[in-house]
Amino acid sequence: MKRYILLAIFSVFLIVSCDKKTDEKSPKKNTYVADNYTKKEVDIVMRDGVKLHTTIYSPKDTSKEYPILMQRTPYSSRPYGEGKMKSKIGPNVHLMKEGNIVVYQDVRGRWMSEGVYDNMRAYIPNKKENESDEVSDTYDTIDWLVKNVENNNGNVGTWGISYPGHYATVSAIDAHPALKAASPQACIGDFFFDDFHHNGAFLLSYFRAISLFGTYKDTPTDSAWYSFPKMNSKDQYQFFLDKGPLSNLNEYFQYDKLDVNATSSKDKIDDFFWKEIVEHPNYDEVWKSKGIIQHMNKVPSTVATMIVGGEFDAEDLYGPLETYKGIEKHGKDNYNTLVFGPWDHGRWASSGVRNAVGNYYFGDSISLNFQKNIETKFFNHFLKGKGDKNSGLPEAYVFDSGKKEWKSYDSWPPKNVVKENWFLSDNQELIYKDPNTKFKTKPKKIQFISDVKRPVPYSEDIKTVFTPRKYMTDDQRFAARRPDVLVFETDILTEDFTLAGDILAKLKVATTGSAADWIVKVIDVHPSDTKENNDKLQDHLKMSNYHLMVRSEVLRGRFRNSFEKPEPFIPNKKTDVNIKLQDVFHTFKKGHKVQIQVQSTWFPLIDLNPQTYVDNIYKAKEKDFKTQTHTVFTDSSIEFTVLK
Ligand code: PG9
Repeated sequence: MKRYILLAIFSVFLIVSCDKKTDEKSPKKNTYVADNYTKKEVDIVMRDGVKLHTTIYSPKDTSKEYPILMQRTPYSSRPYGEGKMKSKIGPNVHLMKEGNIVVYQDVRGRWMSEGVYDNMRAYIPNKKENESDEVSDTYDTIDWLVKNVENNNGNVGTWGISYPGHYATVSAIDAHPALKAASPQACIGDFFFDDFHHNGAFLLSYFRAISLFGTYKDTPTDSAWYSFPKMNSKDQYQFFLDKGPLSNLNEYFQYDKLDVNATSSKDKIDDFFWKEIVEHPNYDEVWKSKGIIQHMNKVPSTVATMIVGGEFDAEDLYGPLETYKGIEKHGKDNYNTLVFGPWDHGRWASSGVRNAVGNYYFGDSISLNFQKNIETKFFNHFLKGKGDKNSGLPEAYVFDSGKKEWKSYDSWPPKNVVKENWFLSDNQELIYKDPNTKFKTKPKKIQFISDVKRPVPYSEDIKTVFTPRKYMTDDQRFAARRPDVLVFETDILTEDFTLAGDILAKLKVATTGSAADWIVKVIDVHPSDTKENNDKLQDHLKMSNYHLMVRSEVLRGRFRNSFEKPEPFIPNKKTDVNIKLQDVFHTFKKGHKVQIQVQSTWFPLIDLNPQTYVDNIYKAKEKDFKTQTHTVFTDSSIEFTVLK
């Protein structure tokens, strides 16, 4: 089991940093880095005296100067030690082979760096003398590098995927003058909307990742100081159903078992991240202060930014979209671009030829072409080239996941879009209604029983995951055929129907209880005689009538009016619940159908809502969990952003 966990962890890092899977078998160990680069490890002293461990790869060819490409990471800059080299360095193999100085740094409190870690450490706008945060750590690091690394050309670029992507965003805030380009990719924007929470619901499926980020350490180490909770099961659904209330997970994180007499700091502290999650169920100052999107006005126009996101990224979808939109909003003079492609988390860094997300195939060489023609061009233009706004790259390079083709736009969303409201009707239809439609008949009620003992699975797969990914394109027929999943679909489309932007579900609901989660999924129903094929489809599936999930989102109903101030439902009272679903770019082709699914559980992707109101669900008791009857009214609608 431990080997499995470590493999799962490595799959997160390897895709995130530099995917090693290749379609071609690489018979010999890749020695390109060792043959062409030297490596040096230094401890750079920050303004408050803390030393950050930094690994510098420099081209052996010292006949010219090079930019510095830097990644700051919580996932280790290993391998450590003289002569031990990474097999690949930099954002992609082209930039590695062209020659760049490539720097990796363990962020404060992680691995070989000093200090104590804080997840999404809050930015301090007006720092006192020697006060530090990740912005100042980045500034101090860049300052040291450009002054001390031989053969650098004075230009620095940052990049990273996921948490390293977050630190790339951070690098652009109050940026050092040498920073000319930043590419935050799948960048975490806010842990209340990325990764661990979605609109207030807890991602129970992230259970294993808690200890990766919450195990205390206060001294540098070159080996993992955390361990992963042992799940004595490969059936995640049953494991968590049997576990019951979230408070039964405390045992895995030493919560409430603070041993104040412990000698080692590690035993003294329970999992500080689990404590943070449990004790801050609402969007309070702890989470708000850590959100980085609010500071996008601090990205100067001296830094060119290319934000990269995966349309089917289960972990960080909010972050890249909001980072791009935040810089667009504030930085009228900024060079700020978006690449949004058919990828799951970090897959654009893959060296694999075949591009698919789970069961759904999108094409070949999509990631390879991005690396060669977009990412390499971006960094070379701003770090080695003219560095002006004429990069030759589009403002928005977005993949139509329905037509399976790239499009370039001069804005995102495109200018030629309109909002259309499609209503959920009682005979399972999804009907477009002109906004001026007046309801002639009284809205009807559609009811279902939300059984806390038999929640709707988020996936058909019997497995345990480190973080969930594949479900983002999974076939949703298994859900459509459950009585507690409401289904609404259009007739067979007589022409293409393209969505290009966000989606707003405007539900009118009621419940016999006083609390409920609401989940909405947007699904592309393929024709039964579809020509699409996929030789790697799971055995129990067929592309015929495939229900491709294009987008999905949950809202914990208590937060329907405010993420800061939760409210119970009044039993049986018709109530508005609006759920924003993140941007898509998808053509529902002629012959397909658009389907909407509405449900109230999504297990164990997210934790179970007790469906009776309690102040803090992380402290709910078994008795609080009650099966309820929920109602959706037919004046509920879905507002699509439609490309005209
Ligand atoms: N954002 C990704 C993640 C964060 C926390 C837990 C698991 C995954 C990432 O950094 O890969």
